[in-house]
Amino acid sequence: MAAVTPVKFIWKNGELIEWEKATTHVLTHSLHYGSAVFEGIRCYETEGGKSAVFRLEDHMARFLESGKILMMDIPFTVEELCEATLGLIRANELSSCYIRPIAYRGYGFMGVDPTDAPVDVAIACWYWPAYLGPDALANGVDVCISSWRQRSANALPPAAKVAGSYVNSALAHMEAKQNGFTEAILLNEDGKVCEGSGENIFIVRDGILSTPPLSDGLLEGITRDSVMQIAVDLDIPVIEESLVRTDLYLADEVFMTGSAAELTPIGSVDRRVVGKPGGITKELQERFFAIVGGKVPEYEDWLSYL
Ligand code: PPE
Repeated sequence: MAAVTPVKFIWKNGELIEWEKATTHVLTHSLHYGSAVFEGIRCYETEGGKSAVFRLEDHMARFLESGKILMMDIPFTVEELCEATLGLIRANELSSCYIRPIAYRGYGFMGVDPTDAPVDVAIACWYWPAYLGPDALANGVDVCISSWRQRSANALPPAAKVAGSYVNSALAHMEAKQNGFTEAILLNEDGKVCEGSGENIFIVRDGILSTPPLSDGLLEGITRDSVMQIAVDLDIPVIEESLVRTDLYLADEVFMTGSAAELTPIGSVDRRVVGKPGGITKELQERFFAIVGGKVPEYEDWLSYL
């Protein structure tokens, strides 16, 4: 949803290569069968002038877990991937950026069974502005409930951040956009609210923050987890509970979270206004940006400085 601005280097299988040379063969196995696993991470400029990657280790741990679900052995440790990421950002001389680690079944074997195909691992970074448009963080976005259902846990597990899952996300997102909305919210086959095409979702009602449980079929978002911890620290009651679409219509506030989307308020759901961004959303958003910007010492553990 944003044009990529090239930088100098990409990390691939343990070394830095030139951006232009980071190409793949058309018979790359994952290109045909959707089995790549990936992450999305942000690096922010911080108060002291140094930049820091937000929850880098947690993202790399989830990256390996996605590989585990797909029985794809990613031949690097969390520590090695974190080091590689920090080195890559330094080499590209970026102060704030988005980071995209990806592991995929490479070239050499075809057919659905991926087990003989080699596993290639790459990390790219580039500058990525506000995910849902320049005004989204301040003014909120209009969303709809998708006519597409969320991929189910026994078909294409939402717990794995796998490329093929994003066909489902893209169908929902394109439909929403064509109907004049910024983002789509997917329900599972039971009608329970799951998540946006690339974000988790929260509501606030009567001062209580709530978000669907993982068992309803959604990605265990690292921003979701961060917001839940921040809420506890701010004495905002937070619960995980199944939600149906009318819970969104009747909420006092609704917002979405994600590494790309950060903490984006929602202004309306299916054209029902859900309140101007403010209140608890604003409080959490301000705290979130203060934390990623290195202004809150209690959360230094979440930051990996360059
Ligand atoms: N659900 C989905 C389906 C999802 O893709 C994301 C992240 C989240 C929830 C939030 O997870 P986390 O980033 O850990 O808080 N989506 C990534 C990809 C977006 C894209 O368009 O590409 C992201 O935010 O980086």
